[in-house]
Amino acid sequence: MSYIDSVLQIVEQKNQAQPEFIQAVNEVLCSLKPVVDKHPEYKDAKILERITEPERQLIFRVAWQDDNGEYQVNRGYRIEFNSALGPYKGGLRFHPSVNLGIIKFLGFEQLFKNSLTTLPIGGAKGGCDFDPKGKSDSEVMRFCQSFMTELYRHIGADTDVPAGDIGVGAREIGYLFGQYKRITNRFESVLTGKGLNWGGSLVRTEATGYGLVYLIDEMLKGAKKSMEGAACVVSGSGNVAIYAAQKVAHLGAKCVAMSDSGGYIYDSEGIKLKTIQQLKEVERKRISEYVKIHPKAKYVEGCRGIWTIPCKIALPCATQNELDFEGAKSLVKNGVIAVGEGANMPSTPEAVEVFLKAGVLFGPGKAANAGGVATSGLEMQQNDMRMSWSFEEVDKRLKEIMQRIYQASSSAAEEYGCPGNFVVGANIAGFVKVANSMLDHGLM
Ligand code: NDP
Ligand code: 2IT
Repeated sequence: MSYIDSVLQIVEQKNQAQPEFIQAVNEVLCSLKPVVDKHPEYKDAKILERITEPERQLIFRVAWQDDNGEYQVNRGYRIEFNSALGPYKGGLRFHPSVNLGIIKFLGFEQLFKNSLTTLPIGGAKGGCDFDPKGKSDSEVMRFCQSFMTELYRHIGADTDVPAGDIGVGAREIGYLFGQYKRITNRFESVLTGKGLNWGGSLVRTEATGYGLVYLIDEMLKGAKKSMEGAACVVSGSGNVAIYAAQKVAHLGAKCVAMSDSGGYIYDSEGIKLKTIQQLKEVERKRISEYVKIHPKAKYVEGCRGIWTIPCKIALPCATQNELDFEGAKSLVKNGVIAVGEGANMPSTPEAVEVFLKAGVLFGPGKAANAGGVATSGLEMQQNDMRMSWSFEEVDKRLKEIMQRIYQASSSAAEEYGCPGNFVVGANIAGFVKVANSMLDHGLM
């Protein structure tokens, strides 16, 4: 049995109830064959066995009181996956579906993504099975305070720096930061995505969506194609989706469909983003409300049907495994030319295969959505210097980072015999730096 297959077998045995984690490990390890063949030192040092085992896994009770005075209990997580490149770094997800396997898959992805940014950050992820939907601001605040009352022991500006993800935006980061500061008496760069008045960075809100579109734009240019005039479908309508749709419009394309977990909207004239922002960022309402304001648009129940809408560019920006074999088939049939993963692992392995076989330009999540954490890294740099850069300065740095990710992934794919395959390229480019740093640090 090959080295990679034997490690995959161990990972499967040890993590049986964690399908998303096994899927993410499979996806990375399957790209690494030419690398471990060329570098026997990785096998000798058991790098793959070590890199698939988190350095530290924290699971804790989060008890809080709702507005009716009733006690509630949730389960919190922080998986400090790997610190070879820097302090642990990665977001927090608050969603009822959160479990250990999902947080581990996200932490594992984060490690290679963070490596691709070229910034000094390790990989981590955390979260809770708490559902912020329908909760009052005071409930969210009490929950965040309870969550941080445990988490604060494990994090710090040079130890582990969480940020947002699904269900964790500016409001939650504010309450989490407030509680950290109160308990520790330290005002430090312990979270990113902070408010602009208290240490946040310009462009962090826009960064994941903008970065995604910068990367896809590079890929299109590399293939002598352009975004100009292209119809674009963006799933989700949260932080990543909204700013991906905004940047797509800046570059002359038109977003015609968006979704939430309830369904999707189609607006052939182009989605009015101001309405989406009002509904989602301000009022926290469902996307179905859009058609009440723009009656020419159409709302369809169920979010998966969004991939049947003809488009040149598809940007899945909601959640893992939202784009399956059927969705990929219908995108290809309708002439999609580029797919960029704004979400983490939104395409199933079968969908990825469909895209690669059809010669669609495919930007995998760990490269395509790295702009968010990269700008978090820039926020940390600004905090360390106790200064803040202008919007233009941060945006320029973000764009340069995305261009470097494109080049690094593209060259690695070429060097290892898979030109144009950004899945293999991003996995290899991300992996090699982490693996070499682990070798440097000795056995741990
Ligand atoms: P938000 O909470 O802002 O938005 C999430 C969006 O996805 C909402 O429209 C939500 O719909 C939808 N969604 C969530 N879960 C599901 C589900 N199970 N089925 C269908 N739709 C769902 O999160 P973000 O925009 O921050 O994150 C979106 C994706 O991007 C995630 O995969 C995240 O890991 C990834 N990502 C985020 C980064 C960031 O900086 N925020 C950076 C890199 C990646 P509804 O409101 O109905 O639940
Ligand atoms: O998945 C991700 O990269 C994020 N949710 C952002 C992490 C961060 O630390 O900014």
